[in-house]
Amino acid sequence: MKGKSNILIIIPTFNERENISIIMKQIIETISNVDILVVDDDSPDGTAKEVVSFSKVTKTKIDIIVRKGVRGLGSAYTTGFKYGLKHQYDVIITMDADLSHNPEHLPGFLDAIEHNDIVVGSRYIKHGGTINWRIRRILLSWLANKFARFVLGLEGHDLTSGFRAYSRPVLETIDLDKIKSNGYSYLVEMLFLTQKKGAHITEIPIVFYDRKMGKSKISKQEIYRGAFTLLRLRFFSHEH
Ligand SMILES: Nc1nc2c(ncn2[C@@H]2O[C@H](COP(=O)(O)OP(=O)(O)OP(=O)(O)O)[C@@H](O)[C@H]2O)c(=O)[nH]1
Ligand SMILES: [Mg+2]
Repeated sequence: MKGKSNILIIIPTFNERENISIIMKQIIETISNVDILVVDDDSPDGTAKEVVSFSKVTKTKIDIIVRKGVRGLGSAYTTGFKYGLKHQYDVIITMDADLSHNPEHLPGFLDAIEHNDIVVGSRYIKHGGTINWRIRRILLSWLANKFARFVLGLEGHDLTSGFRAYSRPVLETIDLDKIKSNGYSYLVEMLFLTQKKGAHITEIPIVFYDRKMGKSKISKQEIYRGAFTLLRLRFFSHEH
C-alpha cells in the first residue's frame, strides 16, 4: 500500500520526456517519504505518458495533472499549490524537471523549513553556484535579481530560483488566484506577496546545473514581461 506522507514535490513540465523519470528516480532515492505531483501542459513529446509508466513501477505516490489548452510556469505552480493545499500537505517543494535542481539538496530544505515559512535554493550565496551556464545566462540572471531586489526591496539573493520549499500556512496567507505573473516573475511575485505578509524566508545554497537534454523555454519576450511585472508590483501593489 502506498503510504501518504505530508511532503509534496511539485514538478512543472513542458516537453521533459527525457528528464522526468530520471529526476523522479533521483528524488525517491534521496528521500523516501514524499509524494510527487507533475503538472504538465499537455506536452507534445509525451511527458505525461512517461510519468504514468514510471508511476506504475514505484511505490511512491505519483500523480499528474495534465492541463489542456493552457501554458505557463506560473499558473502550473498555482495548480500544484492548490492540489497540495487540498490534500493537506504540510511541506510543498517545487523543482524543475530538467536535472538543474539536484535532489541531494532536499534534506537541507526539509531541515530549514522546520523553522521557516519559505526556503529558497540560492545560487548567489556562499557555497551556491551555477555549473555550465553560459555567461549571457549568468549575467541575465544576476541582473534580474539585482533589479528585483532594488525595485521591490526584497531581501533574498536568488529571487528567481524555482527550487523552493513552502510550508502550508504561508501558502494559505495569500490569494493564489491574484498572482498575475505567469513566467519567472511568478517566483518573484510570490516572495513579494509573502514577505509583505511577514513570512520568514531563508536561503540555502544550491549548485545549479545547466540543462543537458530538452529545450529551454525562456524567451526575450519573457524577460521584458518579467521586468514590467516587477514595476507593476512596485507601483500597483495595493491590488493585493
Ligand atoms: N507546466 C509547465 N511547465 C513549464 C512551462 N515552462 C517551463 N516549464 C517547466 O518549468 C521548469 C523550468 O523551466 P526551464 O525551461 O528549465 O527554464 P530555465 O531553467 O530558466 O531554462 P533552461 O533550463 O535553460 O531551459 C522545467 O521543469 C520546465 O519543464 C510551462 O509553460 N508549463
Ligand atoms: Mg531549466
